[in-house]
Amino acid sequence: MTAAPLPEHGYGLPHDVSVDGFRVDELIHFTLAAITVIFVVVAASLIWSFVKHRSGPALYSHGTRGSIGLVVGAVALVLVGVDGNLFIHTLGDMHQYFWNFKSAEAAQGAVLIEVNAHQWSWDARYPGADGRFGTPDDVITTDDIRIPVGVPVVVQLASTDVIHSLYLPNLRVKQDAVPGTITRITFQAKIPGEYEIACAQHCGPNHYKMRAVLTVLAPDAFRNWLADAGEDARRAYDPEDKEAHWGWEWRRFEP
Ligand SMILES: [Cu+2]
Repeated sequence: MTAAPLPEHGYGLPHDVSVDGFRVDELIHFTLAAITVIFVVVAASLIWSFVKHRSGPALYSHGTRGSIGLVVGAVALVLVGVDGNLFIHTLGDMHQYFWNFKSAEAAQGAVLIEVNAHQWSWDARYPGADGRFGTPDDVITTDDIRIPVGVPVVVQLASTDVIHSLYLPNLRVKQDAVPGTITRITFQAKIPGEYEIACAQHCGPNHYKMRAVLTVLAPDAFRNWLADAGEDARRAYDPEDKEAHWGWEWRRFEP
């Protein structure tokens, strides 16, 4: 098992190594800019009114036409200009990129992985040379997910006990693993390296142990690793070991 990736240095968001992560970062930065502007405006008007009305008693009223109009206008501006903007861009990004499983699965060389989350680790399953899940050449790993750079990866997620959440901070994606159903997630890495996998749902006392490693490999290195691991898997296959046969038939995406 590989060592855990080193923590990142400096400030700000984790280093983005994904093709579409910048879309998330843009929304975060826009939100940060908007709340900074709103904070400055609110703080300045508070200070202004403190200074202007520093002498004399406080007066309460239900507002004048002008002041009510100002408040309603400001609220509308924030709702439309900030929340509306975030809402529209989020919907578009989800539809076109983050939830576009159809084109991710259809892409040349796309890698499909099944992940079984349980207290306290992530079991990953690759279909092996035959391209089918649940067969003797399936490659199974624990807390060690390897993917190639430059192609879409689609993960189908299950949980056998409680709700977990597969979180890949460097790829700006996160998805719950929910008992009784299969969820999915897609992403594409653009920079090889070792990155952190975390569980983003507090799933019990040893939740912190669900820290694992995502290794992004060059395409050749990934192919070689998968071929070798497939050979080992075939040799180690035990038809009697029911616990090892948790794979399921891949659920093709139907919109
Ligand atoms: Cu967990």
